[in-house]
Amino acid sequence: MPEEFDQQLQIAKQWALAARDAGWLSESDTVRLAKLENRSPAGLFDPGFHRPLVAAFFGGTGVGKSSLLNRLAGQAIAKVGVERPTSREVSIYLHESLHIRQLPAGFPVDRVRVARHADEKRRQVLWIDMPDIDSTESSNRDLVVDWLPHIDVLIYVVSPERYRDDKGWRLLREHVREHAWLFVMNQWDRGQEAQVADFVKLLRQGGFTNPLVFRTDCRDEPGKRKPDEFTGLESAIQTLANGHLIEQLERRALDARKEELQATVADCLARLGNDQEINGLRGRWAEIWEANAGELLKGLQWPMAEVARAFVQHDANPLRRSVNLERKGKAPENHSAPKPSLLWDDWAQMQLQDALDRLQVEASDCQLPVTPLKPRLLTVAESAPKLMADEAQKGLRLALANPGNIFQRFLLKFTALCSVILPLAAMGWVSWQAFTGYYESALTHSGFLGADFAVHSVLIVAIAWLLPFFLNQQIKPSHERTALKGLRNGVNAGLARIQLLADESLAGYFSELSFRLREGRNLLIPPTERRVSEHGMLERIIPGEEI
Ligand SMILES: Nc1nc2c(ncn2[C@@H]2O[C@H](COP(=O)(O)OP(=O)(O)OP(=O)(O)O)[C@@H](O)[C@H]2O)c(=O)[nH]1
Ligand SMILES: [Mg+2]
Repeated sequence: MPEEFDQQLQIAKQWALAARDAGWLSESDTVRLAKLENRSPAGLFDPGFHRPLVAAFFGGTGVGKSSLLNRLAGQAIAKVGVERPTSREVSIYLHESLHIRQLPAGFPVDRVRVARHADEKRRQVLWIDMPDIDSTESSNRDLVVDWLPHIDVLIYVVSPERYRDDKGWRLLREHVREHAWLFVMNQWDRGQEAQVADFVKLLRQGGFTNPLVFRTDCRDEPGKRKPDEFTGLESAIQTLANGHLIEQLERRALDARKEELQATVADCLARLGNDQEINGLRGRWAEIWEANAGELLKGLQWPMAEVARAFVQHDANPLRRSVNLERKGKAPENHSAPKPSLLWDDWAQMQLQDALDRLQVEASDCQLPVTPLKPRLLTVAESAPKLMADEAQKGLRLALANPGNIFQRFLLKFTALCSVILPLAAMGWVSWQAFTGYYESALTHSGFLGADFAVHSVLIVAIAWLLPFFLNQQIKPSHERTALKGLRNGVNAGLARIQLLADESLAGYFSELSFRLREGRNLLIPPTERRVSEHGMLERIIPGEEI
């Protein structure tokens, strides 16, 4: 079971770190998961070893933790003193047959004292005296935090004067459900029942409905000690050391860790968003683009006319020139920034950028991660001028190669043909008339063709040529109009390509997001039924929900 949890924890951490590295989660989103422990009290001993219960004294400085351990051992194992804080190390008190397999990772060995005993009755408990958790010595606090996951029973020691201090209490409460808790009000010689009652009230607010609180007096001279509940404390620990209860405590701690893992993964998933939000953003993008494309088309009418005019004025290739050249006299501010063109000018680029920015804002409003979306949208913005220039160029070329529509092109060809055939036919007819007139006048010795004939013939030939020529000229579309039409087609195609690129970028973003969500959801395991304890004592030492 713990191995299975180790594995789950590793997979969850890898998932979260990969998502963080790719910008889907922030550093702070993964902190809670990164902090999750797979260490346990059993980890201190060899696997399968019939291990003792690990009980440790925690509390503020000077409350008497070391004195409690020394009283228990019947000898000065831990340093007791007036200097604050006194203990800067961890004192361990254990049976001589027990061996700690490994100390917490990176634990400074010079900060641990070990004292052994040969008392068989106490074989099943490993006692630890911790440094204080509220002093200015931050290394003391770190030491306590390092050891926390290895503790089964946390004995929280307070004094009558300082039981309301919540500095250390807050630190321990982060791990509240992973341990069993006993409470000691030491220095009972100075304490009063009202203080214990008040302390119990505080503990109730912390989720302990019926906490076990022991009053102890651990002054150096046993003869002067006030009657207290020290033996009650020791026997409570002995009861818990029974193998069956250790097992239950372990299971509880493991369940608490699992629940914490589920909660942290669920937190990360919430940061990534959900399917509803993804669909919402998809819909919003369609709306944004529709409005944006309409605006762009309207705004590009004038640049299109300008480009068409420049083209007709033999300004060889106004599209390329304007796309490829830097504006004279201005150093490029940013090499990756798209360069403005006569057609796709600064205004158009800004218009597109606005739409992409709006999409980002919508994504952030939908609680979707924006960082991985940014580079994708940047590519769209950077590619837009080139896409537009390519499509406009293509539209221009196609339109100029085939000016007008099919009907216009048929009429053009027809009138061009007529302007050749009709004058030829007219000239043939005139020649025939001249020939037959000449032949007949030679036979009849009458007068030759007159001036009227000559005038009419010239007129007929001129009209036969002029009429189709004139019509042809009238039908022929102007270069400027053709260029404008080509540009219009090109701009429409350019906008369609920009939209396609943006859609593809968004689809890529969504598909990666869905993949990460799927992976994260696979880490969520349905919660196991909370086990009902068979031992009434466990209900008193393990907290419920905080009030
Ligand atoms: N009056 C009274 N004094 C006590 C009692 N228990 C301990 N002391 C004294 O309180 C002082 C602090 O005791 P320690 O056991 O060193 O306290 P600690 O909690 O280990 O302190 P740090 O190691 O600094 O965290 C010592 O001078 C003890 O003699 C008690 O029950 N009553
Ligand atoms: Mg101490």
